[in-house]
Amino acid sequence: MYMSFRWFGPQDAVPLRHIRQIPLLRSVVSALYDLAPGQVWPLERLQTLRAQAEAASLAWRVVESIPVPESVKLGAPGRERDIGTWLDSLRAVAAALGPASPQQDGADWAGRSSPVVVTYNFMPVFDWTRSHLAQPLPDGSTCLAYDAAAVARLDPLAGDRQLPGWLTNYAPAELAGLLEAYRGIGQEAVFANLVYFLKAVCPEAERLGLRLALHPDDPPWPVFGLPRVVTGAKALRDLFKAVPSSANGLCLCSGSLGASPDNDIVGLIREFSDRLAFMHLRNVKLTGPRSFEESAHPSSCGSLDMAAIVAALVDSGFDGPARPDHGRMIWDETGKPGYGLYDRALGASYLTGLIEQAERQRRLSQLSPAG
Ligand code: DNO
Repeated sequence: MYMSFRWFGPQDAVPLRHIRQIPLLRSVVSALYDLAPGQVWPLERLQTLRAQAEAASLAWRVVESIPVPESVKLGAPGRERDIGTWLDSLRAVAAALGPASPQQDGADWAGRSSPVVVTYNFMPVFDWTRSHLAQPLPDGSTCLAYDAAAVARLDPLAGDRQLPGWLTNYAPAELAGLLEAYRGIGQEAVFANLVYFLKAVCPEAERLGLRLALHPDDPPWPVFGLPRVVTGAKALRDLFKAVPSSANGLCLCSGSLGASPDNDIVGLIREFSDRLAFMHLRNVKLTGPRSFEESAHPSSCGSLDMAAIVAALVDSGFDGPARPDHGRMIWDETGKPGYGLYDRALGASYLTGLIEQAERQRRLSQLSPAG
């Protein structure tokens, strides 16, 4: 496993040279964030972004994300065209980011020897959803939080909320139309559309030597009456059974799935170890039914046992990318909620410590299996 760090491109308030100074950080996770879902990614822009990362001595091996247009999730007219443009972007990514290079000796923290990963999600209309972007914590920091009662009072059509994860600013009438369309089709249809999408794109991803990484729904339950389908073990089991392609991988986000006490992250890692393409490693503190705060990364700050999660990944032989996920805002930093430098850097350092320890433990137990 190697640690990476999300970078939102040259517009990001966090510069590459700061990312490079985080111990062991040798790679970034990025995308062309200004392009709307359905637009084809130009090869030259990807090459430029890669060159910018490499000029700062950072590799770029993980795309997060190529957004999936709503027509595909709805199974609406325009779906074939939109799958076609998604595949065009996928081919541009393969051309710009290139095939894996030969296996290096020892740990490869730049991910040169693992396949290029392309993340995507299948959440209708909205990506990750929170009720609070700057919830004060007792130590004076702020964090992202989700409170079921507060979300129930939110009206997405009132236009009073634009989360950093929501890529598209819909006009009210367009948004109302989309919400209506999803309410009309329900959960099974969205799941069937996901299977349809994967059957269409996996053969090409395989041919290109890429791994797709499906990000689970965040949070893993319906929001604003919209169906959400990637919520736990059963959905994942059904999905991998329906589309067994080796390119059909998972971006296991501990904080997204871990927001529901029904999901056992260590169990998911063990069960889906051959599907893990990318890990989002963050803690979450459950504060009530369907309510949580995004705590600092260490285990004792939240509800997840991060040491057990990392140990399970190392034990299962996971050798792909992982990244710290949302951080709190600390030390008076301002910026994109969840994506400041400081707390994510603390998270990365904590996680690399857990990896070091888990790898040592594994080597020792391999030397003396009985002990
Ligand atoms: C939140 C992220 C998500 C993720 C997408 C993947 O910070 O984890 O926005 O990038 O859902 O497609």
